[in-house]
Amino acid sequence: MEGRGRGSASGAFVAVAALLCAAVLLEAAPAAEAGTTYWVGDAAGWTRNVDYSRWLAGKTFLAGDVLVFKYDTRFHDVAWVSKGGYRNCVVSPKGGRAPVFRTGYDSVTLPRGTHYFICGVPGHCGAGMKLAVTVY
Ligand SMILES: [Cu+2]
Repeated sequence: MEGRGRGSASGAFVAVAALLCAAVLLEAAPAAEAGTTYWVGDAAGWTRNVDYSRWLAGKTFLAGDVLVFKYDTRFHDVAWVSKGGYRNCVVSPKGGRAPVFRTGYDSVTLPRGTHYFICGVPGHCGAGMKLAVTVY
């Protein structure tokens, strides 16, 4: 009994260690490798007049999950901004930089924490092109 208990405890430790390693790998891995892929806005994609808070409802994001922003590059982009940038709809740096994506088909692998994305084209964030994602 005691030996069995010890065995499962070390088994649990191995499982936790494996998960930690996996989490580290997921963070380092390129977008294609890890987690669940979410198409932002589903069929509508990344555009004006979509309620992205509604799109987020009921979804749980884990580190390593991938957001794909699909949009027409003539009209939109995607900026990964600070909380203040999100709130005020300005492309303001997150951690000293504000990555801006412009391919029209941008994959972002999510680290833990809360992350904010807006369209940097004037007026678009105010028209709803903003997304705040909490990642566990
Ligand atoms: Cu836009």
